[in-house]
Amino acid sequence: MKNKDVAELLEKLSLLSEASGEDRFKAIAYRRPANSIKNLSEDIDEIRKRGELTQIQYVGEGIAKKIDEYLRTGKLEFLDRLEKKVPEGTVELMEVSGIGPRTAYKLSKEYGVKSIAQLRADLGAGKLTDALGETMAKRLLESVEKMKTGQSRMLLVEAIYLSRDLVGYFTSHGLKVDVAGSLRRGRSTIGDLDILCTDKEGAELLVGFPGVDRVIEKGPTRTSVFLKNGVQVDVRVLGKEEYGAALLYFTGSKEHNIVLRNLSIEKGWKLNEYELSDVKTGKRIAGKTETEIYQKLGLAYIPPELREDRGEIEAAREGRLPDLIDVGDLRGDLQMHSTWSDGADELERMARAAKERGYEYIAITDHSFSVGIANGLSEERFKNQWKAIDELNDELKPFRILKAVEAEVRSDGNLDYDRSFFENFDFVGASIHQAYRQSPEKLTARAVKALSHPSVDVLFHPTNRLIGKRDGNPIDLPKVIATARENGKMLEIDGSPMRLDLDEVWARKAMEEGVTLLIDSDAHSTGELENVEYGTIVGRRAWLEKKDVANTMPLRGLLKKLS
Ligand code: DGT
Ligand code: CA
Ligand code: CA
Ligand code: ZN
Repeated sequence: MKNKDVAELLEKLSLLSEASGEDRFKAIAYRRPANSIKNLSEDIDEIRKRGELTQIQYVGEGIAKKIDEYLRTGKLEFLDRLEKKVPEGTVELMEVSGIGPRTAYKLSKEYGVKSIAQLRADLGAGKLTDALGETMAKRLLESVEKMKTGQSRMLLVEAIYLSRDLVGYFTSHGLKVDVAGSLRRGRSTIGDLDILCTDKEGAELLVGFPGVDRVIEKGPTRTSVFLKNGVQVDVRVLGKEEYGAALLYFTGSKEHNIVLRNLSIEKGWKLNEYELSDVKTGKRIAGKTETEIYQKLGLAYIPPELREDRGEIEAAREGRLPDLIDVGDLRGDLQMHSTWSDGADELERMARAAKERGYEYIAITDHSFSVGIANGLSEERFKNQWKAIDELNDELKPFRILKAVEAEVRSDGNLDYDRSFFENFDFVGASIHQAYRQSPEKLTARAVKALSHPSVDVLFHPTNRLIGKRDGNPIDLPKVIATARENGKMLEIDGSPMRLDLDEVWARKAMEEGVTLLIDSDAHSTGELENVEYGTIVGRRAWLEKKDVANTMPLRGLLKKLS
């Protein structure tokens, strides 16, 4: 399928037209179809052959022509021309958070910076301080450093997709394997993949995986490779009797393992990746399953998501481990977008896809007016949207679309509409996107003000972090949590893979303080509705149970809570 290539081509056109000084709407005009193409389930070349390119969301005649040329010839003359207009390095530099088209243009044209690597070196050597000013230079150095660490760890979603490919590969050769490590624990970023199996062929088979770039080491019980995308994969082969001990060891975390090992020592035992055994007699006590090892240590089975030495051992000993939430517990999804603002799919398609997932309800939370780049809605446009929602609700009964909004919290803490207008919504989420470089005091005051607004139900993605790109806003989260509790408002775990915000640590604090959470997809297309799966993993790592999450409630209960 060429879908990904075509989407990347359009994204490149978008960046280039921005950098070459074309107007911003041109850039959006390329980015939107790029999104819809990424989410197509059919091969775009098949669509082209039928002459139906313009039926793809946001693909007009002009773009269809370009896609056609690219698919037929593998090239696009227009792209070559556009590339000549901007100096080398401009597009790459725009990947750095904090560098817009103008800065990128200036850096490459006037200061000869041709790559992110060169930018990092020049900034580190203090060469660009005159050009950018001290504050900007410092900020950019931070961004660039962050990209470095961001690149060495995958997002959870990338690791999940990659591991599906790997597991599928082994399965197709008749081998059963397990994925251990941080992926089994569900961390939000993943360093490398750790795979275990009991079949001797496992170590050899990894070398033949189509994605392998280079073999790091190869032996009968352990093979490590680098894939072409730079990710390391380890496969370990183990005996059936030691499999549980190995799974426990290689799932980690290291911190959890250390506590278990110390517990064993206290009993005169030894725990390693092969077995739990008696130090004096050398006799094996357990090793075949994880459950058996936990049991011998006087502990209930601890789900992998909790294995971080954050109190799970004590809880397991005292029989008070939480009954963790499961993605199947969710009965609806309360943050998603449609083409009314910056989504790639129409309201109706979002609703039908959500119903298909088995939901009882969704909230369509298109952006409010002041988010211009995201095509935020005026009061007039909302009124039209509500008509469309009423009609659909009639048709899709008992499924229910809640009238909702992602209301921007402006730099002064005010929202976009009057209170009387807000009363028309079933559900209101507040978000801080704009002016996120304000002082911690100002940012906190904005969040507190939003959570004190009578119409607001929840603060969406409270820190606004983008994993690997941007740290969360430095807001005073204990104060935000306290305000939510006092005012009976909710906080969100946004399941979008780059957000996962609140993170597990703060979501757990919120829950412990008695704040109800939401787990939402923040989907901008039907394909992204699955983001709730990642949000739920964060919820499990936050020790959440079904009762802690409002969108596990049936519609009636939820509406009561919102009223
Ligand atoms: P990652 O790959 O950085 O996302 O994180 P993990 O947790 O997958 O770590 P990794 O791949 O280095 O090792 C896999 C597991 O093996 C780890 O979670 C616990 C175990 N492990 C590795 N090194 C040690 C160690 O030095 N001591 C103990 N007790 N366990 C270790
Ligand atoms: Ca790992
Ligand atoms: Ca590893
Ligand atoms: Zn948002």
